[in-house]
Amino acid sequence: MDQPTRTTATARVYSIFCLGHSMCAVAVRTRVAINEFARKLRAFPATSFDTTEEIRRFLAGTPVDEASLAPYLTWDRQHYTRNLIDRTDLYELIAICWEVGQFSSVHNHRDQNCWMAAPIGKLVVENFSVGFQDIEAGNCRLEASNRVELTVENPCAVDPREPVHRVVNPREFNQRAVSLHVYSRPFDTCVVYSPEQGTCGEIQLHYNTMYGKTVPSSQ
Ligand code: CSS
Ligand code: FE2
Repeated sequence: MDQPTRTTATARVYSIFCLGHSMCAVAVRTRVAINEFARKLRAFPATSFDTTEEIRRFLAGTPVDEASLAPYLTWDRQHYTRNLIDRTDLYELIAICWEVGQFSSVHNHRDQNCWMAAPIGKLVVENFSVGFQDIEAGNCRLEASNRVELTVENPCAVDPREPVHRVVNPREFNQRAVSLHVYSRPFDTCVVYSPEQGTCGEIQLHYNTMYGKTVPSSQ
């Protein structure tokens, strides 16, 4: 097997198990179109969204085909874009487009569960631990904890015990990235933090596009 990791648009070799001198088993995860991914996500019962592992495993086992995301990709030099793909009472499915060097604020997810993967490019999730927060008064004390690389093979779930994080597309990666986010339940506000200044406050979240169409107020 001279070239065991040959890649096509829809299939990618994830791991190679060598069983002996002449026997190698190759595990291939075929990428699925985003519509298929959304259809499968809709089939999960409500209880699957109450804990993190089942949906995280679904994301890991269902890598999304890049080309199928085309209707949901919009780019803005000033800010990452939020593009709604599907929404139910249980969850929203969003594609976020990150130009080189863009990053989110440090923020929480309103006590909701969140899963993310990066079918295009790669990103870094930086987690923070909250020493203290008084959202009403706008004060907090945060400390950086760990960093995780987010790729298509390595999706992550926000840890409900440590839900404050930011997502970064580091300049040195030198490539655009697209992440898929599943938020359960859907939320349209969150708390943003400034770890340096020890301040925090609630902000409203908006979609740039919904179901592939521009949201007029986002322009
Ligand atoms: N939570 C942010 C993206 S970083 S996880 C957002 O939805 O805008
Ligand atoms: Fe987030």
